Amino acid sequence: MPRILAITGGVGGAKLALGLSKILSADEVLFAVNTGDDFTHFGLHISPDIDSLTYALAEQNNTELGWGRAGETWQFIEAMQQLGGDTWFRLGDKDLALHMRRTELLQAGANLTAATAQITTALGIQHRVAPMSDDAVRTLVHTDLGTLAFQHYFVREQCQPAVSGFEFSGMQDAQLNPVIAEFLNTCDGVVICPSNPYVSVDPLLGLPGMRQALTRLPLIAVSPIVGGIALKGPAAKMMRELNVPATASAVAAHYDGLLSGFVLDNTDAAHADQFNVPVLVTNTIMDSLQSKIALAQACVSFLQELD
Ligand code: FO1
Repeated sequence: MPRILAITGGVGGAKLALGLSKILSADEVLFAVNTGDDFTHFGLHISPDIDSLTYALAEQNNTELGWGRAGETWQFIEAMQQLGGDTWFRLGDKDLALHMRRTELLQAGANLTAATAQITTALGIQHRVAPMSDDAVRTLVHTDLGTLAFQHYFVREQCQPAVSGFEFSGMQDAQLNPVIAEFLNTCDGVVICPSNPYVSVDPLLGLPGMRQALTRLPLIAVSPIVGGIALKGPAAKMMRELNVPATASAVAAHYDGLLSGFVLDNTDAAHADQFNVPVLVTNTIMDSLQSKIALAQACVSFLQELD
């Protein structure tokens, strides 16, 4: 099997990541995850996309909520409410332990990569989850309410404000995770999982040296837009607010220059001739483990054909 770098953000990308983890060994795939959503809350370092991927790979993700951990209890946040503390960002009791453990490891001198490795290993995950950088890069969202930190936009304001642009603070001083840089030197291809292009994938693409490394490799992206809607999250709304058509071909155009191929859902098969790269038309709706594995297999085969 080829060695693949999988670039992913939160929930949508994490579904394909689970599928890839079922067909590729820990040596054959590296998950490069967005950390632009990270923030400090109650003094804890919270990495939502790392958390979503971790719980997905551990098959302990909370499918009702679409984030956090399965089988969660909420004693902490209810007690926090009683004490008049912030409750807009809901931390479950078991999830809280993960943020506390990560914060403890970071405060003891571990970098985010090492802290993440300890946590994923403790949860029985064989595969490697690499934060895009061990340096702080934070996504800021320019909106009609002003510039918002990502979680304020996404959770506190529930993605309601109209966006006009994004900014990744710390990007110019951040280093691409050396684990990712090293893997890129020896891997056979790259899959951009179906995550939000603007706030989940662009932070990785913006890291110094990342685009240059990617242009040397076969790279495919799976459209996060199906039939003009985003299966999860605000991508289509953002596109409309940015005066970009909420279409799969607009996503492909966003990745222009990097793509060797593009993966479209069957719903959009009629548009397959609009692309200037080879297109794979398949089912990208991942509503079961089998569909996650099937899409992963289709992506790996597609990459191998393009090589
Ligand atoms: N998303 C919400 O919509 N509401 C929440 O209260 C919330 C809490 C939360 C706690 C931990 C965590 O890792 C993620 C959490 N998320 C919540 C999801 C998170 O905001 C998103 O997954 C990403 O930031 C966007 O991909």
